[in-house]
Amino acid sequence: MIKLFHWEPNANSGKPILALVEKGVAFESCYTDLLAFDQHTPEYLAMNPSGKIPTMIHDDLVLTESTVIMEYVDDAFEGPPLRPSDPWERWNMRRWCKFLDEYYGPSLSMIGWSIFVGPMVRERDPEELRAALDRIPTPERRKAWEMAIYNLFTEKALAESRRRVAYGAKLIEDALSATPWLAGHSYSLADIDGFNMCYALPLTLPEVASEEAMPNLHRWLREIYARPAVQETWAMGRTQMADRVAYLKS
Ligand SMILES: N[C@@H](CCC(=O)N[C@@H](CS)C(=O)NCC(=O)O)C(=O)O
Repeated sequence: MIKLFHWEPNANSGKPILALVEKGVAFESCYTDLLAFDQHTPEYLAMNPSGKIPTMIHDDLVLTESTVIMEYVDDAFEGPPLRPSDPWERWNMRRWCKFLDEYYGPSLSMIGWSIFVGPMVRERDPEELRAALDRIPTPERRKAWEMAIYNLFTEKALAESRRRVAYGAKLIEDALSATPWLAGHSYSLADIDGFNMCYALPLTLPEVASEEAMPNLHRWLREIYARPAVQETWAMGRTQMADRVAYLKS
């Protein structure tokens, strides 16, 4: 029995969904609405005390951390391998995932929370929001939500995040000018991670990631978007975020 607790099929939630679908593994989808604070309910926190999404249940095992869940999925189930067999390419795959998760992702997340998440929840009843904030299990996440809800991101911090994301996008563009996929010659977890982190980049930072400036990035995003597993995964979206991939259809 596999259950995946996830939000929209993007960013960290999109990664394990896509790995499961690529491998043809059946799972029960448990939509966990980040904007309704479903990740802070006592039931969810009993499974994942960090209050972060996603969480995967496999029989009696509880798995957290999206990239490491993808590695588990690749190890535990039949289906096409999602990691290169060549040792250098496998190292390169891990290096990309580490970069995306530890450097690029947090900066992209700050931009996303200031542009999308904050405005989407800010209009709610202030008392309801205060109660939701009080239920957040860790000081770090409570601070992140306060920054988004009360619009406390400074222009300096946002500029630094934009600089980091632009730098990461350029590294991806350069890597994809040499090989078809991020880790080398086969589609891997690095591409799944990268797609989930970068699909909206041409919309979020159009001046940095235009098709003219980054043709390889665009070619790569379109090829990944066209995969049947990605189509199936994105059909699980419930919010207008699903519309954000429309430009990849052209
Ligand atoms: N390192 C974790 C990060 C998970 C994470 O930050 N998830 C975000 C959504 S993309 C989340 O659950 N945020 C909810 C919250 O902070 O309340 C992973 O890769 O699974």
